[in-house]
Amino acid sequence: MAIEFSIYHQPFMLYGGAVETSNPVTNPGSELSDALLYGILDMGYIEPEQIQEVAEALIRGGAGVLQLRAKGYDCDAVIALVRNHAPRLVQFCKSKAVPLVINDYAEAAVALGADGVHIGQDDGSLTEVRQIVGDQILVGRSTHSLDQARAALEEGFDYIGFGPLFPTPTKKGRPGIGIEQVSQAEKEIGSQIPVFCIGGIKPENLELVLASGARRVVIVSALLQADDIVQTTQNIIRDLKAG
Ligand code: TZP
Ligand code: MG
Repeated sequence: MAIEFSIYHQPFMLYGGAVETSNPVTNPGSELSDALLYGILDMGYIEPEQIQEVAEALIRGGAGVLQLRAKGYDCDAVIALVRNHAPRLVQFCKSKAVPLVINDYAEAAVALGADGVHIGQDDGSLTEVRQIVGDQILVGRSTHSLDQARAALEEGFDYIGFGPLFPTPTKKGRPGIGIEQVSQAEKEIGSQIPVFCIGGIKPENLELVLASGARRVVIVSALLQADDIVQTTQNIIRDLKAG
């Protein structure tokens, strides 16, 4: 089955392959194209027991994509984390039409029946990942420059993260790339696939990030550390929609 959507200037095909997953998402591409806010269930900030409730809060607030990010976990540990502590997560996200993306491990995404996998610059090619996950789920790439963003588009990734815009304790040791290239990235790449700006974005600087040309953002610590995750997420969504 091939699914076409044409929200961008050029209609493009996301899913054309014959690979069947046990639990395919109806149309993750169009859900992704609607997403303004990408939330991350980052195990550096939450306990395993909180995964489900935090996911529900982020989705209730309006997050359009969720990622599970568990640095320091190997692939089997990520699978066990979900199975043991958030066994309803995958199905819940599907029921809300919010793609659930697994960071780093294509095999874990397949084993869990997740809707996508996210990989970094050093995690191999799209072709290699597609050999594991097939054509039915999303594959995203982290990019840290305009050239990397262009390369990810060219390679065929479904979306990119672009940043970190600002240095952030969530991704230690990586310098901020600033906001100067955001509008060009949004113009060139964001007209073709979703570009999610990431890194150090908070309610306090969201206006600046939007003024630089961003349309979609990933926010991790400012949401996971908020006193009221639902309300904070809703406020960010309101600002993104007004963007
Ligand atoms: N990749 C680039 S920056 C980042 C990742 C995973 C972390 C962003 O987290 P925060 O807390 O929103 O700065
Ligand atoms: Mg990675």
